[in-house]
Amino acid sequence: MLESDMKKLNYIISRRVSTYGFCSFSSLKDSLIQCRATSRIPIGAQGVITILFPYSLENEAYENANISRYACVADYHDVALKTLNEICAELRAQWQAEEFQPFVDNSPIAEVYAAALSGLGKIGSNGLLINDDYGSWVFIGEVVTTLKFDDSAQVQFCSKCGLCEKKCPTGAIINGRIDREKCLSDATQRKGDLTDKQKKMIKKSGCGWGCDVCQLVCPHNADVKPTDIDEFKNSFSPYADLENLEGKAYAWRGAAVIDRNLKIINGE
Ligand code: B12
Repeated sequence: MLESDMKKLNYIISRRVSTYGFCSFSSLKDSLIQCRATSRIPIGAQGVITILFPYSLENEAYENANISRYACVADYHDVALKTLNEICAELRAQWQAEEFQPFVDNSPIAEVYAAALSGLGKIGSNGLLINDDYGSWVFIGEVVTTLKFDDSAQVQFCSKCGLCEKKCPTGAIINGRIDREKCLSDATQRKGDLTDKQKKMIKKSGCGWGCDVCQLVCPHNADVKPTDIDEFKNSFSPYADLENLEGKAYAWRGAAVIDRNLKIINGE
C-alpha cells in the first residue's frame, strides 16, 4: 500500500478508535470459525483491520457485581459494530473499488489470533488477548477487506505463570487450551440443567453471567488502564437487570437462564 494511502487509512481509523492494527487475511484462513457470518467475507479478501474496545472500569466498581465485567456495560456487539460501521462507511467512500466488512464476536475470524498478529497484544494461557495498556479487558472487532496488509507482528504469548490454569474453578484451562465443556462462563450461558458441580461453582463465584476468574488472577491485568469509551462508562451497571434486558450483552439468552443462575447464587 502506498504511504499516502496508509496515511489516509490511519487518519480515518484513528479519529474513532485508539487501539488498532493490521494483519493479512491469508494468515487467518486456516483458523476460520465456520458460522453464518462466513458468507460475508469479501471474495478476494486480503487484509484485516483489527480494533480493540477496552471495557473495564476501575477495579473498585465491581466490588458487589453479580455478573462478569463484560456484561456490566452496554452490549459490545452494538457499541463496536456502530463504530466499525462508521469506519467502513468512510473507507468505502475513500476506496470505492475495495470491499470492507465489519465483524465482532459472531465472526468467522479467530479474533484473539487476529489481534495478536496485528500487534495488539499477546495470547494468554487463558486463550485471551492481553493488551499492554488495557490487559485482557478488551473486546475485539475487525474489518475484513480486499486491501492488502502484511502481519504487523509475530504472535507472542503471556509469561505462562500458570495462575489462570491453577485458579480456574472447573479446571477448564489445560496447557493454554480452553475446554469449553468445562468452562464456567459457558455453563452460565447454557440452557437446561446444570450439574451439581457447575451449580456449586456458580454459587461460589457469585457471578450470574460469564466468568472472570482467569482474568482476575492474571498478573498482566494488575495495573491496566480503565476504558475511555463513553458508551461503556455511561451504561455501567454491575447487577443483572432482568426487567430491562434490551441493550445488555446477556439479552440474547433471555431472562430465564440468568434468573436460574441468580437463584443458584442466592441459594433459592
Ligand atoms: C466461542 C467463544 C467462547 C466460548 C468458548 C471459548 C474458547 N476459548 O473456546 C465461551 C462461551 C466459553 C467463551 C467464553 C469467554 N469469552 Co469468548 N468467544 C468465543 C468466540 C465466539 C469464538 C472463540 C473460538 O472458538 N476461537 C477459535 C478457536 C480455534 O480458538 P482457540 O482454541 O483459542 O485457538 C487459538 C489458537 O489456536 C490461536 N492460533 C490459531 N492458529 C494459530 C497458529 C499459530 C502459529 C499461533 C501461534 C496461534 C494460533 O488462535 C486461535 C484463536 O484465538 C470468540 C470470538 C471470535 N470470533 O474469535 C469470543 C471471544 C474469544 N470471547 C471473548 C470473551 C470476552 C470471553 C469471556 C472473557 C467472557 C466472560 N467474561 O465470561 C470468556 C473467557 C473464557 C476463556 N478463557 O476463553 C472475547 C475475548 C477478548 C480477548 N481479550 O481476548 C472474544 C474475542 C469476543 C470479542 N469479540 O471480544 N467464549
